[in-house]
This record gives sequence, C-alpha cells and structure tokens, in this order.
Amino acid sequence: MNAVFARIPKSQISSSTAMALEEQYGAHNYHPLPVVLSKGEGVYLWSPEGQQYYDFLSAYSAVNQGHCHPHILKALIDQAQRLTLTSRAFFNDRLGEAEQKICTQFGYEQVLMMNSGAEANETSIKIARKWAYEVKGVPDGQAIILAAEHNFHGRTTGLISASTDPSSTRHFGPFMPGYQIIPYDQPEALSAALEANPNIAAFWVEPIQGEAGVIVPQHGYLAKIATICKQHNVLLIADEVQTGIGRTGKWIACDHESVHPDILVLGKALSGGVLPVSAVLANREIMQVIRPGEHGSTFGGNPLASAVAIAALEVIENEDLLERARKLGEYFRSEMLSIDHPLRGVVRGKGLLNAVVIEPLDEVNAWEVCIRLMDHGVLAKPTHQHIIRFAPPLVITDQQMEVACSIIKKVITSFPA
Ligand code: IF1
Repeated sequence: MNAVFARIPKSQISSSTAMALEEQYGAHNYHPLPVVLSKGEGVYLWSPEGQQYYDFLSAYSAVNQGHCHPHILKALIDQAQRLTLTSRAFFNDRLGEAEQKICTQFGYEQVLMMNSGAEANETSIKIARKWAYEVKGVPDGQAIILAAEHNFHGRTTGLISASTDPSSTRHFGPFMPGYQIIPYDQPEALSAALEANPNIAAFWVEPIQGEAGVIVPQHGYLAKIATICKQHNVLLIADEVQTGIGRTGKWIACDHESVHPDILVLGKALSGGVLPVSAVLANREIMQVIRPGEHGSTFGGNPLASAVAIAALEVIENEDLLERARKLGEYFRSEMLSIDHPLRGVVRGKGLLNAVVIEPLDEVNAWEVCIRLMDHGVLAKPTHQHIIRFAPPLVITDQQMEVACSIIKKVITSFPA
C-alpha cells in the first residue's frame, strides 16, 4: 500500500457494496467503469481497498490542480469555518476579491459567477441575446445564436436545443428555437451564415471540442472566426469550461491564437474540482445589459466558492502548470504515437487534453482497452465507442507521466494484433 494512502482513514464501505448501492438507488444516467474511488491526492486515486490508480480523466478536466490540493483545501476549510453562503441579497467579503482576480487573470472588465458549466453557458446565451436586442438592435424575439456541429455545452433543455447528438436530445423535446448549427472548423461556413442573416447575436463555440472526441481545429480557425464575428458585429462566445484553466498549456485555449473572445465561459477547474464554480466574463459594454433582478443564482458567487476559486487560480500560477501541460502533452502524444499496434489510431490533442482513437479490432473497442488500463492502474474513459480521452491532472510529474505512458503502451500492445 502506498505511504500516502496508509495515513488516510479506511473507507467504511467496500467497492462491491458502493457499486451495488448506486446500482439499486441511483438513476442509471451513467455507465461508469467498475471502479470505486475513496481517496485522492495529486494524480493518484485509491479504491476503498487501497488499490492505487493514475487518474487520466481529472473529472473531465475539473481537477487540473490535482486531487485534494492542500492550498485549495486550506482556502476551503478556512472559509467554511467563517461563512459559506449569504445569497446575493447582501454583499459578502470574498466575492469582489474573486471577481477582481478572475477579471485580471483573463483580461476582462467584469464577471458573473454561477456554479455549473451548464449554468454559465445558459448565462452567456442570455447575455448575448439581450446584447443583440439592446445594443445591436435586433428585433425583439428574433436573435439567433450560432452553434457548431457536434458541440457539447451542458445538459439543460435550453443548451441541448443546440445539440446535434441524439443521445443528448432524443425524447427530450420540444426544443428551444433560436439556434442555428454550422459545421465546426470551417470559417467560410461562419461567414456565409453571418452574410445570410443580420439577426445573429453570437457564435458560441468550444475552441477544442471535448465531448466530440477532442477535435482540435486547424491553427488559424480561432483567429479567423474572431475576425469574422467582429466584421459582422456578432459576439464570439468561447466555451472554455473544459479547455480553460491551463488544460491545453495556456490559460485558455483561445490564447494559442491570441484570441480574446467577447464572452468567455469558464467552469470545472476554476475550483480545482473542489466545488461547482463557473463564471462568465465580458467587458462592461456587454455585461451591463444584465441589470438587477434579471439573472442570478442562490449559490453563484458564494464566499466559499470565491475563496476556492482564488486559491485554484493561484495554484495554476504558483506551480507553473501551463508549462507542465505543454511539455508533458508533447511527451504524451509522442509516446502514444510510438505505439506500434493496429489498435492505436490517430493521436490528437493540445497540452494535456488528448485523445487516442482506437481502431476496432475483432471484439476489442475503447471500453475493453479502458477496462484493461484500469486493471493495470490507469483510469481513462472512452467517448463515442472508439476514442479514449487522456487528461491527467496538470500536476503530474515527469516520472509519473513516464510510468503511466509505459502502462498504456503495455496495455495496448497486450491485445492480439
Ligand atoms: C458529464 C462530456 C467532457 C463541457 C463544456 C459545458 C459543460 C461541459 C465544453 C457543462 C461538461 C462534461 C460533463 C460531464 C462529462 C463532461 C464531458 F463528455 F460530456 F463532454 F468533459 F468532455 N461546456 N462536460 O465539456 O458543464 O454543467 O457539467 O458543469 O458527466 O456530463 P457542467
């Protein structure tokens, strides 16, 4: 047993009991790998029985700072002992500080704090529509939001109205009007859509499409769409819920092309995975369309979330995690590309947001590969049958990355060719 785990009180429950309880009492809206986790530290996770794993999912990029980071936990505990929630009916003494930190870090004048990524995306749509009516002059009720094919922005009825994925939409209709879908990574499609309709409020896009399978657009796409949006007086909304906070080797993925979206949506690692904390950033001219009483959230901007977000951003900076993500991402992709086996397909990604396409071979697909990875101590999750996403916490060390890559290589080559 690992020394770290030995210090931690033992879980009260066995893995089999935990899984049986979820199976019986929980809604079956997920299909998890058969592994139960009860402790985490940095890149490691442990089962109740003390089995140790490398986490190569990071809670879908929410745990960029590593599990149970002491600096974030200290902020959480200190703040939890003082004040956790007041609602926005009053000021609290932590929110302004967090707002200043977030605005300064990302170069915006104002921020609106929410909780989940879905809520922050909903907020961005509301802001863009209101801006279209009150600033741009679109006739009331006619604003259109452009979204990209194969997008993923969250699970609310409003957001799935823009989804092109049947598993997100089937039997969840009727859907909300006002979206138009254009192909991803095609700046000409954006130009054509904007030429054809003067009532477009915004183009809402992930700079790298996560759920679609870590689809990295061609270099130049982000800069081009930013220019096209500007030419047509249309807002660019970047959903960086998954790509933001260092994951791709920059503070946000748009930084790779020096693009400053009009509206920036952040979530997940904004709290280091400690609490749900999300944010929508924009300059005053856009943000001011939201006036008192028109939007909000009971928990959004609470003092506990504020304290945690400040600490989570400090960790990224203090530990130089952008540089780690860049360097180890390159190492990871070259290691994966060196795998000489028919199962190993395309390797793609940026920083530590990566995917390996698994070429189906007899009975073997991405799920079987992930099960065998789990059996050898690496946790990763398939997406779309044939893609495995690999996204460890950015605090992973060179040596931990070497060990994990050798496990992945060994596992993939262990299948009969
Ligand atoms: C789940 C995916 C990843 C997101 C982007 C908004 C949200 C997400 C770009 C909503 C959420 C999640 C949620 C998680 C799985 C995960 C995911 F596969 F579904 F797409 F990461 F790739 N924008 N992504 O990726 O944020 O409301 O969940 O806080 O289990 O659904 P949320």
